[in-house]
Amino acid sequence: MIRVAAQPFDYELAPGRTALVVIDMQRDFVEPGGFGASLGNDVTRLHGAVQPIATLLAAWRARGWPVLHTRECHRPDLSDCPPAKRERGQPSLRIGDLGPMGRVLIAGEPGADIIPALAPAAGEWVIDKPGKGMFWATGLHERLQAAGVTHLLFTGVTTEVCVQTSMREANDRGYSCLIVEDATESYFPEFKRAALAMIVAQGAIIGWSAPSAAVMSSLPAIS
Ligand code: C5J
Repeated sequence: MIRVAAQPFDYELAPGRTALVVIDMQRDFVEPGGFGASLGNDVTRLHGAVQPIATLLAAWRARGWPVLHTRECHRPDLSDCPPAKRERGQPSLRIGDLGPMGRVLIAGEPGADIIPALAPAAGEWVIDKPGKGMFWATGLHERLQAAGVTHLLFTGVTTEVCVQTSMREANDRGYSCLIVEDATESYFPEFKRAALAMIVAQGAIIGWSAPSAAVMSSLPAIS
């Protein structure tokens, strides 16, 4: 095991059995004109996570360790989008409406794509999820078990919505989880701070947190 300096105490990372999870780094959340912006958010607040994620992706790829990307999106007929989700709030564009990047949060549309800077490489998993959590209606747990993955490193957006929901789901399924502090972002800095604090409280009740520099400095040299 590899020891990573983390909160609330050191995290043990299992080489080759720890998947790097990149949650929803999609144009619809990160770029102007998408779902995030339609809800009134300043999308530039998410941009700080891009470089740390790219650094971690390069490290995982160099070692041949598993990488998993998620995309929050729905079928074109919206059959997997509960009306309660679509009708929520007063966005300028609802899920399925036509916006500058195609239909909002619809699989196959330009807005649902992962941003080019973090594009999945061949062989990496890309999971389309209709919910905030990555285990809901995706069959992911069975796939991770079959692949022997026991540990998950969480990155992506937004910290307190899809990242935290996925990490809580993972914790309940028995994975040892760490969230990478500078590789996740929120439209609301105070929510990010609160989410990180909740995760590590009570002796890592949901999991651990650490900066990407601590993860990177703990990794073994590439052989
Ligand atoms: C949201 C997400 N914020 N990926 N989705 O609706 O966090």
